[in-house]
Amino acid sequence: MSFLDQIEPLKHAALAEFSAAADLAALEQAKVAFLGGNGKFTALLKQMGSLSKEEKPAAGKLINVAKAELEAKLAERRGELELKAALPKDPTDFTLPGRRRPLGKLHPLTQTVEDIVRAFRKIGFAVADGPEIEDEYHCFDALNTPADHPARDSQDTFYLATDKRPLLRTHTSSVQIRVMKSQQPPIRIVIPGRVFRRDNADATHNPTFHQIEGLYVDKGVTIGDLKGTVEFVFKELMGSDTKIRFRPHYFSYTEPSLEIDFQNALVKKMGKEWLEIAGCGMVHPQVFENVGYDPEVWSGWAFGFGVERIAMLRGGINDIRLFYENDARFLRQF
Ligand code: 2NL
Repeated sequence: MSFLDQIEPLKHAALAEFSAAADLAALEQAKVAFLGGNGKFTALLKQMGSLSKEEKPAAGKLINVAKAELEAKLAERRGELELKAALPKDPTDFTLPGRRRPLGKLHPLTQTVEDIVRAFRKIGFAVADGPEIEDEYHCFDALNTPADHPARDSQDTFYLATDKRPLLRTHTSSVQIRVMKSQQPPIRIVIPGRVFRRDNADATHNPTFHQIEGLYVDKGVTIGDLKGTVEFVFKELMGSDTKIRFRPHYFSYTEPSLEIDFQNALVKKMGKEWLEIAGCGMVHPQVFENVGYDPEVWSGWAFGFGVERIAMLRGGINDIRLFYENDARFLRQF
């Protein structure tokens, strides 16, 4: 084979080997095999000396072009393989969900409210809310609370002025009055919210705390529905070993009225048989009259309880004031 005819096949052989090199070491070997001191391409170069004067220029030109092409291919393949070597063996899967570092938590009272609301949502209750600054009508009159009732005393209730008597609501029942005045039954609502009473702070009292009240109004609602619902909710909140007991009581806005006690392993551990946890009753016909519902057509029940008390029982907390101090060492435990 003539000298010139050898250049192209050798070049193609070299290019093929460079392309096939799987890593940088293999590429280096291929380079030595063709362009090294004893390489095949170098051997061809060495043969140049035996060419005639006429053949030399064309051969030199061709061989230089081929060599340049080989050098370019080497550089390109080296780049590719260097990039490949730099990539991790197990490539990152960017479709995986990110790892999260929790930035904060909900306040234990908020967590408790959410748990209570979740239990009621399961059985079809909706959340309602209303103003913390109320008037005597929505907070007391509409709830059948007589003008001389001690709860209305300025010793017990925060009045904001003496003329129109705006006040800070003492319970969230005022929201239920507003809801009933704005819509017809059926009604199935829970109202979590902040309430205010003129108590001096101690381990179990604070001038502001949180309540959850519920209201269910429809045709043919019975005290059996009330008992079943209360039992379901407290079992959800305090565990399936929870037992419920009802005792007769008096509220001006319900008739009959009942107090609710509960019992579970936790209560027993505290050395007690029963703990008072909530109040409830069948909505008083006068309250229905006040909001424009016919008490001969509709019946319903309501209940109310303190969120702090539930949170304290669940978290083994013995001082209500801890909830309002915003001490991170306390809050981080929940
Ligand atoms: C308790 C007792 C209770 C209610 C709240 C209520 C609301 C309306 C009508 C009738 Cl609009 N009742 N609410 C009823 C019974 C008890 O709360 O011990 N709370 C801390």
